[in-house]
Amino acid sequence: MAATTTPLGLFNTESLINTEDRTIRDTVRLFVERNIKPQIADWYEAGNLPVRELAKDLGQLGVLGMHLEGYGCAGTSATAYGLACLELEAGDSGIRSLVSVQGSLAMFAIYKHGSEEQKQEWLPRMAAGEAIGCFGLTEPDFGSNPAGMLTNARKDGEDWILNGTKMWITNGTVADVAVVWAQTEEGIRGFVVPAGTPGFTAPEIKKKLSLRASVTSELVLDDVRLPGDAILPNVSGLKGPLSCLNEARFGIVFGSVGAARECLETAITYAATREIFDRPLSGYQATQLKLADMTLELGKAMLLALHLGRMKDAGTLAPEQVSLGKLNNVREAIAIARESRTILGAAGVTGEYPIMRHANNLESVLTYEGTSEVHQLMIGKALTGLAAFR
Ligand code: TGC
Ligand code: FAD
Repeated sequence: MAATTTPLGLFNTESLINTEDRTIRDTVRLFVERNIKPQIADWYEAGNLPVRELAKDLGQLGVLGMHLEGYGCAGTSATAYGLACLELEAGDSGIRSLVSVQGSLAMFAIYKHGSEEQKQEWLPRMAAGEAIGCFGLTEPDFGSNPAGMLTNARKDGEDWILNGTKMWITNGTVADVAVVWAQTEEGIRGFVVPAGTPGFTAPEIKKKLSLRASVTSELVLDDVRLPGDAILPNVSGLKGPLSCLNEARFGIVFGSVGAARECLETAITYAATREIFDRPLSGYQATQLKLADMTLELGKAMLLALHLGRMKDAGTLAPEQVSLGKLNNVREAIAIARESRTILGAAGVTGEYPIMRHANNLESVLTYEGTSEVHQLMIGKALTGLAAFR
């Protein structure tokens, strides 16, 4: 007898998605099927993503800064953006990262906090994928605690001089523009740093065993001289970069569901054809218990993502609610990836199947955009009124 439903089909989450968002989602899914899935295992194994070509394709698809208005951006709903992230991450977390960093971090920082001139200069080209952006917040000694950053900017006449080092910066090496956060006399400020500015270099970090289909870099700023108007004029303090993180974290709430869906569906398909002790692996109770438990967590994660999406569209989503989604959905996605892997036995550890790649990627996703512990503490702060970070 054939299967009658899929894991998310069982929850009928489709009925919660409107026609417009569904159309966008289906377009992204088709793109991933055609442009990502056939090549991703090779890109991952080689540790070499063709970012520039992909950025143009993603720009044509319309997903770069898709939830922003104007400047060549599509102005879709937040839920549609989330669903696009879900489909992209079903391909690979590195592809979703590319889109997150471009749209939710680099573009959003300029869109929300930049001058009209900065927006006109960068956003249309970034939306088209002709210019690539990166977002430099983390430093070698300040990841979870960006308030301690050492990178600094001082005034020299009308100009700014930047010094410091940023670490683990997605797309740094290939970026045309870096949004860099630095200490100034008046607190943390953002700066728009075009690649090629003397004193700015971005060496790639190699030997990653996770997110191999993504460029990760150091940013080195050695007396980088910028004109006075390179500063993001409309925000000062840590809330500047943290406001951008809310956007990217929201994308991960959905994206992680995509990675988990891909793992679980792969396990179901494999179990149906793998004969063990003379009958299909999917017919054993031990397998079905695993599949049922994973389906429950996948469905709950999707329902949470859609709920948060609706709240974001209504303008009521608070940062600690994004933490609920990021914490739960990435944690459950990793658990689903690991459990799905067991169903494939030895085959599960090869690149022939996507599961181990997703599991490895999700280790980075668990850590970046706020570690699980940071999100637990943000939820703890909301529940108690007490900040336990320091
Ligand atoms: P705290 O004193 O709590 O806050 C400082 C100011 O910021 C405001 N604020 C926020 N504003 C907007 N959104 C949020 N989520 C905000 N959280 C706090 C806050 O109201 C305050 O404003 P004001 O006006 O009073 O000055 O700051 P804290 O130093 O105690 O730190 C809090 C903590 C630990 C939660 C924060 O530092 C944090 O989130 N740490 C994690 C860092 C992180 O997530 N880094 C990610 C780097 S980017 C990245 O990983 C990209 S990965 C690539 C990809 O996405 O694919
Ligand atoms: P640490 O902050 O040193 O944390 C180490 C451990 O301590 C963690 O388990 C953490 O949860 C725990 N911990 C921290 N604080 C507390 C506390 N108060 N109580 C209890 N436990 C605590 N950053 C960018 O700015 N831009 C990017 O584009 C970017 N891309 C990335 C891409 C990849 C592939 C990776 C892996 C990271 C990227 N990051 C980026 C950096 C990422 O945001 C940081 O790695 C993350 O914020 C954690 O910082 P850390 O690695 O320094 O860990």
